[in-house]
Amino acid sequence: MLANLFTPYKLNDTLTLSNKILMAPLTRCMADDDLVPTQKMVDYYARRADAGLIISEATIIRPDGQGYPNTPGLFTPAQINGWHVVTDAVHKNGGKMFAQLWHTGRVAHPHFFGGGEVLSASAQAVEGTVPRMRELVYQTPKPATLDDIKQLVADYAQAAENAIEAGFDGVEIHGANGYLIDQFLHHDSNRRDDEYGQTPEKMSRFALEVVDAITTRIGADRTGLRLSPGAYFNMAADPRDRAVFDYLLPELSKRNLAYLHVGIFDDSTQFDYLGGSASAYMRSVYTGTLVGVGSYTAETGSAAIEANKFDLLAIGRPFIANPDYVAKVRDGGELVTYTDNMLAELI
Ligand code: FNR
Ligand code: 8K6
Repeated sequence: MLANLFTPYKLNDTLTLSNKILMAPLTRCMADDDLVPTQKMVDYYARRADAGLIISEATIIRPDGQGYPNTPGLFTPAQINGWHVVTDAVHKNGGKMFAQLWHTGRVAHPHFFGGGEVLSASAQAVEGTVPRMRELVYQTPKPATLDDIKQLVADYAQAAENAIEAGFDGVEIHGANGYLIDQFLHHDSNRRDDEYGQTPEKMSRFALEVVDAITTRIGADRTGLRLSPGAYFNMAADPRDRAVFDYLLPELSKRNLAYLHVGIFDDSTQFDYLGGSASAYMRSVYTGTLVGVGSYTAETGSAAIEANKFDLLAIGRPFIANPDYVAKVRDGGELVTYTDNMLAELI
């Protein structure tokens, strides 16, 4: 029954995964104060190298992209060198690893980067405070100017190049979960009336510019993308968003990316304006490799792949609790149940 998870999967001519279980990107807030990966992070990722592909925790492309403490970066030589130690250890254990490239946009906080402005599509703040840092109230962002947008696109492309220099096999662009790219894709956060707002084509433009700049730099075969067509985190839903993704996903289908990845915590969540789950919607409008995720077990994920709902299965929380998740699933070992207190430590 689980056998379909353990057959190789060819992403493209460059990359073949040894199995279909991916480690989902998982923010752990454990980088050092220069946002450099530590030895404990090296060991944590190396222990999980039997995943078909490890996607790194979200990694900021530049200082003003930071919204949580001690999230790693990929914009200084020390960060690039630190990640190289991680990718060497993963490769030595036979694994493959992509870096997830991140800018939190309006969910950033100047506390983390020495003050200044927070950038987003429009001046629409997200309500609340930085998790576990209740004194840090989210600010009203500055709408990115056309020059800001140019610079952001260039910085994403540079971070992708830095990722390759750091030994990653590719990058996953974080376009999901209410962060910067997603802020251009939803009406809740995008109220622009210039060439980056109002219509599906214009609202998709920033995402496509980032994709095109990165694929030009490192190749589409090494570039994945995560998207959340259904708003569920740091974002309010708007039925008009459907038309944006109806435009964007066929555009992405033309670009031969390594894969598209659903950004969701529980894939049984139904979105009325998408006509069902996020993965079912994405499957219906996107033709390339789709990575499903969101409260799956190996059993339910395997069944979903068998039913052709998606091609690859990403596993998040169970991988935090079980460094040997893949071996346990393969050999029928007993899994440790994830609990939130496990976030305190890298095992
Ligand atoms: C996440 N998730 C997440 N997603 C992402 O795109 N980048 C990230 O850095 C993180 N960080 C993160 C941290 C923690 C502690 C959790 C629990 C989740 C979402 C994650 O990749 C995944 O989509 C969900 O956890 C759902 O999958 P599971 O956990 O049900 O298998
Ligand atoms: C990348 C973010 C870093 C912080 C991650 C913390 C995640 C903890 C899990 C909280 C899950 C909240 C998800 C909300 C789901 C709403 C479902 C409708």
